[in-house]
Amino acid sequence: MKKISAVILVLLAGVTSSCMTATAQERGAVYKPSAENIAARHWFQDAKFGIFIHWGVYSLMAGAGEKDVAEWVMEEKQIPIDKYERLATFFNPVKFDADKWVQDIKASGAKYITITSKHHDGFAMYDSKVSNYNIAKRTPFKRDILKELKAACDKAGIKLFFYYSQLDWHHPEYYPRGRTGNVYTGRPQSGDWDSYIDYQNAQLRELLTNYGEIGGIWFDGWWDQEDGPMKDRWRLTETYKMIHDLQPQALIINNHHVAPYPGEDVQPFEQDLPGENDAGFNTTFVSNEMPLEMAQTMNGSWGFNLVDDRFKSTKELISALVGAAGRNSNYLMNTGPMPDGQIQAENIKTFHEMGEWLKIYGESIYGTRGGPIGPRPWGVTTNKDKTIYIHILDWKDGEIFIPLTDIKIGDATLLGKDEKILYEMTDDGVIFKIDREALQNWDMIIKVNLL
Ligand code: JFZ
Repeated sequence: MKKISAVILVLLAGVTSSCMTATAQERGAVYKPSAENIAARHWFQDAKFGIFIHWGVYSLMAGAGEKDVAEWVMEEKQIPIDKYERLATFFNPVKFDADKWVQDIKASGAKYITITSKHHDGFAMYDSKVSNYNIAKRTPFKRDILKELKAACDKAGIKLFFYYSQLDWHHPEYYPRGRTGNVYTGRPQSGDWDSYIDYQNAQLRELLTNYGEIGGIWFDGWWDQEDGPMKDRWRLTETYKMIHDLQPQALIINNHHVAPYPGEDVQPFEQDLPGENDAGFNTTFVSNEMPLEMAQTMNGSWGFNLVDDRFKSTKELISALVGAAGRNSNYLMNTGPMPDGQIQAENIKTFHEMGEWLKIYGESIYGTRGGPIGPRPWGVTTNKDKTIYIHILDWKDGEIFIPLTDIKIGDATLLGKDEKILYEMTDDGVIFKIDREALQNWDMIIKVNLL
């Protein structure tokens, strides 16, 4: 039955395509998001700001003294599975307190959390029944941190998403291997790919049935097979259907760095604003139908790194949030908790500072969409109903020209102060007069109410 409907889908959608590879099938599949899913997408876009958490047994290695190593330490230091497994035996984060995490995260103004349920190392941070390679079975800590975090999130009204790595450096059946997790792992050079995908889907089923209603699944690792023959064998259509059947509101996000596949609900960008590709691995295709999300580190590392002190300032991080909002995108800001279970003090301080800013200026972010003027060297615009917010991030002069035409302005004020500001309409746009004192404020926001 499943096969027949897949064939029909291909025939319906792919009549013009002569290439019937699995990719064509998955690309051509017709996906109509459910009403619950569409509502969840609206919620997601309104929420705008989430916190990403990379936490696992790799956190114990803390980057092994190198600034650019963290959750990839197994691969980067070529640690074989039999040695790496030992990390779990002393992973004992006694200071982990889910309520404290959620309080500090909530103080940042973030509305959701995305946490690693299994990263590339294959170690599950929850009590999985389909593999004992997990926090409950292999560590002295024994606790299911996802369960505790979900309970804390529910109490605080924060949505929880699970990151899940499709790539697995530990599972023997993840074979043929892709770009990473090769000979050093010590796995036999054989394996049954489809039984790995069955295992992956069984783990996903657990995540979608044992933790109540979740925000969605954030996939990563597809790119490991991008250049090889296994590229087309991820069975995305089947996996995505299972997720949507189990929880229709759950959003599927896949960090594969290519244009979205049918069944996906949000297009992610990693370390880059949507459409920009400074990092070198993002696609420049930007969906104008799906919500967007940009993920970024607070220093240079996803997982905890002892020596990476390249912490971005609160101002830089807020500018990234503002820049994302102006590009119609969410901002997912990452923290890597320490092996004792605590979030780094530097990050907690920044959370609170961002939250203070959002208390005053949040109305120009939450519930908005990208504004009528695309990104400019001076900043961005956001929009909500009949209000346009002009975020001026970099401008030094007393007047600024904004190419807004065909509008009727009711009034213009500086957000956060109740002062009206003067403006002059021209044929090509509006010239706002701003006093130099206001320009000291690095995100000066002009709130324009339209008639
Ligand atoms: C991926 C993960 O590998 C990383 O550990 C982290 O979880 C991040 C959020 O997502 O990062 C990648 C993935 C692929 C490439 C680069 C970074 N790539 O293909 O160049």
